[in-house]
Amino acid sequence: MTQTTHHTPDTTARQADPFPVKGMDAVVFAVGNAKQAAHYYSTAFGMKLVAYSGPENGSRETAAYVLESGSARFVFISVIKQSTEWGAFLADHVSAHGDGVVDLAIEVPDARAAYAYAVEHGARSVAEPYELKDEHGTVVLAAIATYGKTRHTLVERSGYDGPYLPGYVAADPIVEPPAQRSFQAIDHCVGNVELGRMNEWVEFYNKVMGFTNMKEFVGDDIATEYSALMSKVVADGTLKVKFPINEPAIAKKKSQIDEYLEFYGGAGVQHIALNTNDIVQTVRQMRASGVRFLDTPDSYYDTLGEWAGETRVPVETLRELKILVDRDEDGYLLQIFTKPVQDRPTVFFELIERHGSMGFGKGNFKALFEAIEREQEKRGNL
Ligand code: TYF
Ligand code: FE
Repeated sequence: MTQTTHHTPDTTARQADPFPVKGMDAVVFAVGNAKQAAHYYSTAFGMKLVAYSGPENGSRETAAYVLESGSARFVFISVIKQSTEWGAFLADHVSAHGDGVVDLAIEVPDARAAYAYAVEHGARSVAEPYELKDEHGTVVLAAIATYGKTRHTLVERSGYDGPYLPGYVAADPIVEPPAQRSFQAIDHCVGNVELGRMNEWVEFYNKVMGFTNMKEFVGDDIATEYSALMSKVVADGTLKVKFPINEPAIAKKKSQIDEYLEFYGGAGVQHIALNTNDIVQTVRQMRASGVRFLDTPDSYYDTLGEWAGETRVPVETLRELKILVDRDEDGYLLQIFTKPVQDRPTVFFELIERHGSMGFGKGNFKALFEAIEREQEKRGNL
């Protein structure tokens, strides 16, 4: 069953937090052509290029573009001429998985302490703590492995005032960013893992980061009924970092998670949800720029008023733009999902406008999963 809960901040728990986090630092993508990706996320997602690293400033192996919208930061890296293990990793990653996420970097107040805690509690080390320095200050980084080939870099940037990290230079926007920013933060980052491994990864976050389970989840009964997936959500004590984990379920139809695992070539990041204060404006802007969203049938909107009640946005606008609504005891949320943003049916994005609700749209799971299945069908993967 899916459930929702009230999330009362617990000050004593926060003080005792064994793994304090400040929030998401960046989502790092390995892509085939970072120059063009930076263009797409600028023109279609309304993000702003702020930093760059490439041959012009001494990085001969890779080119990396750092884009921001509010506190949401995406980094796109591609290989120019492989020469180290890092370049080989990135090139192999693109070859094996297509464009995808290599790093869900988390900002922490103390990277050495976070790394030590994680490794003591069973995390596999990817990089021991190291410092990067330039004229803007020092950043301490360390990295641990998570599902698939994904990692969590732990970033301590206390006082650092450069545009991203030492090694990067400030860059001018590719195009004039939209007058109103499209989104302002990363709401959650979702991982797809192999059949039967969801609980293992949930326990990984429980142990390694002291994250706790949120009460919204998709269990057995819903999975076999219509979702073909199981899902649980882990989050830090302040709910700034939220990681849902999905696994395929054996159901009537081929699971969308199996489709992902098959085309990605294993476990990895499925979607990144972005907080917006004005989902109507953002969806209009993104649609006008060519971003494709999942469709929602008119029947969804015909009955919406009966259970969703009043929202900030008139039903007719929601219907026009195919925005979904969910309501629970804490409030409501508006959300919409893009189609996959690369040729493989793998990574996609969610836009979410929250009004009290801290859920993930459980009321929309049926409509959403039916929309995804219509896309699977078109691809011949159902
Ligand atoms: O993050 C979530 O849980 C929601 C719903 O394959 C969802 O966005 C869950 C699984 C999925 C697509 C969306
Ligand atoms: Fe989501």
